[in-house]
Amino acid sequence: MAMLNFERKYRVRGGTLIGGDLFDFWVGPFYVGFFGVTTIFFSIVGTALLAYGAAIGDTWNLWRINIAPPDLSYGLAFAPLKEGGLWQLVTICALGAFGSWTLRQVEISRKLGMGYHIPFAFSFAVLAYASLVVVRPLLLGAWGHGFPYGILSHLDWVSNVGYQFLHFHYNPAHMLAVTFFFTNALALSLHGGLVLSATNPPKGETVKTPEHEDTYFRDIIGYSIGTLGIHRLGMFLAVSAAFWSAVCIVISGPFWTRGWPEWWNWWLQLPIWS
Ligand code: UQ2
Repeated sequence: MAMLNFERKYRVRGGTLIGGDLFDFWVGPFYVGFFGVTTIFFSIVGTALLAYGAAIGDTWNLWRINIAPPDLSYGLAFAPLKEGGLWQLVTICALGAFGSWTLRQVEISRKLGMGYHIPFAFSFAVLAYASLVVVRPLLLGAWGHGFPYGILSHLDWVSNVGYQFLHFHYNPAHMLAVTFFFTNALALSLHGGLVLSATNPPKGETVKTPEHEDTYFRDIIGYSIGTLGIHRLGMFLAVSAAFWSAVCIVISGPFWTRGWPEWWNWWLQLPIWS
């Protein structure tokens, strides 16, 4: 595909964080940069390690392939490759790739003179992953507390860890995270629906304006958050969902070891009842 005319206009030098002009070029539509190179490197190595783990494992059934973390007895040490060491290397590659991707977003933002909202938002997703495979295992003293890399095996892990706390839905941070995820889905469906409805008028009519969008919501609930506001709300809801997800799993074990329903006893123990 030919380069779009605005692409040429915005293909400016500079904004790099490292390496100066060395990797400051494009391949087809893609900006490369130092962090583009490191993203590709970590992604390929990590994927190859997963494929190797599958090859020495006992199934090629896509659902059942499993790259497990080391046994708890290894603590925070490096484990032999086939005893969870593979999982440790894959985790390093994953964090290397996610971190590189975030910094590539920063470089492109700088190049274009934009704010850092995109890498800021993305870093919350990276943080949520890191809280599962680094922060919580560190606090609990063993890499074996990380979750296994496999489609069914990671679901089993979530189920087992959930039941370890009797009823995970009583975890207050989990409640907040779930509420943010659902509210995010509501906000995005309202926004997507509104924009599509305004841009798809009946045949022969012109596309409707943001004033129509404001008016729609003022008519129906007496309030419009606005075209910029809906995106601020979306950012807040999405980032909060990832943040409270990270909190809810990090407090489970390191800061609360009993069943989550029991946590709510603080309410019954308030002095106002005696
Ligand atoms: C809006 C607006 C948009 C929108 C949406 C709304 C013109 C194109 C969806 C309506 C959103 C409101 C009232 C907030 C709802 C609150 C929660 C917590 C879901 O007003 O401005 O811009 O897309």
